[in-house]
Amino acid sequence: MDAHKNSISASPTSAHANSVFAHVVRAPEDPILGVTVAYNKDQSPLKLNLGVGAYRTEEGKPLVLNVVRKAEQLLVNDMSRVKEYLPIVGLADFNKLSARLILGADSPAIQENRITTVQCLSGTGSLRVGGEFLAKHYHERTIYIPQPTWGNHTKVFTLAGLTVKSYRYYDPATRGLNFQGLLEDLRSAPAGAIVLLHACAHNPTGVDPTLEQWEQIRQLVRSRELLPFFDSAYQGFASGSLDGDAQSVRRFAADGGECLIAQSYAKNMGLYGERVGALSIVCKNADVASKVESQLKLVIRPMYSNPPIHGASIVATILKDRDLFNEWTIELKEMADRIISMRLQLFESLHAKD
Ligand code: IK2
Repeated sequence: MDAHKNSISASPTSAHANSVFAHVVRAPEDPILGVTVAYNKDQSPLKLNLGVGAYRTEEGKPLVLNVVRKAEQLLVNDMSRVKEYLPIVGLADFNKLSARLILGADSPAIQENRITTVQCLSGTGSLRVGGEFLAKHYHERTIYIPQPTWGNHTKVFTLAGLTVKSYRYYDPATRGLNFQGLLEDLRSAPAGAIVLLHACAHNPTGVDPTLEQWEQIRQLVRSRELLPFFDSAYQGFASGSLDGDAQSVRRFAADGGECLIAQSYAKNMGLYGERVGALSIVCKNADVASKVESQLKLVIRPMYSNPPIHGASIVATILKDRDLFNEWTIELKEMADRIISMRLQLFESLHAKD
């Protein structure tokens, strides 16, 4: 007993000196989330966090939507609810309603049952699962991402096993879309290459193609047999309209071709930390879709087994109830309108200082 005690008390210094991890070098903070770390350390009363895109109220506080609080109350009061594991693909209602939200209730892809949707860990997890599926089962492993794009895209897709290249997107001279550059780069991409498209509210530029430009992009993508992978992290945030912000995706899903869609409820339902999202793969027919789903399960099971139940239950509760859904659209529009007006005020104040 004593010998054991001695060996424990004698060991800390030497054990520490000989750590098997002694060679590990300190990694830099994440360029986006690291800003929040620095922000939290900063004592200045004037500080503003311009890193991660999280909505703030007029008082600078995080917002939990009323409709989310209502849905949570309903869930808490429902004594029939249990905490069992979800299936690998997540909550069935959530998946069905998420596909309907992004594609529209009258989507031919949904009616023809040629879509598979799996619940994932928010937008990031949906991109990662989609990326790993493509690296395993798709013949062209190169993905083209816009230049610039959300900082995590390159890492997510590289670690998923894809080769990342970029296409021109933003033109600093016009502070708008470099549409010719975009078309040229996609035209010269190898046939079959995957193309990451921000469905709306392009991060970080805020510049989106017009509907006419989307149509040209769609025609080019289809004629070159490129595979579109939509990242929809801001549905409803760009224009205040859920349907309006889904137009880009709906065009592609309706033309009979295939595409992937990563959806996030972090911003539009304010469910950032609940990590709720969905990956949909629109396929040529129902048989392919069901085989694709069986392989998505093989990607997910060893990664995190199955997704968490709470956030998806909140979303499903809101999406399936007409009153709650309407309430959500009103709160969402209020957020979007406030963002638009804050940007305008910032622009005008900067202009006035010129
Ligand atoms: N895709 C884009 C274009 C995004 O902007 C985001 C969210 N970015 O902000 C949060 C962050 O930097 O981590 C995502 C995907 C992923 O969002 P989430 O995984 O939070 O749904």
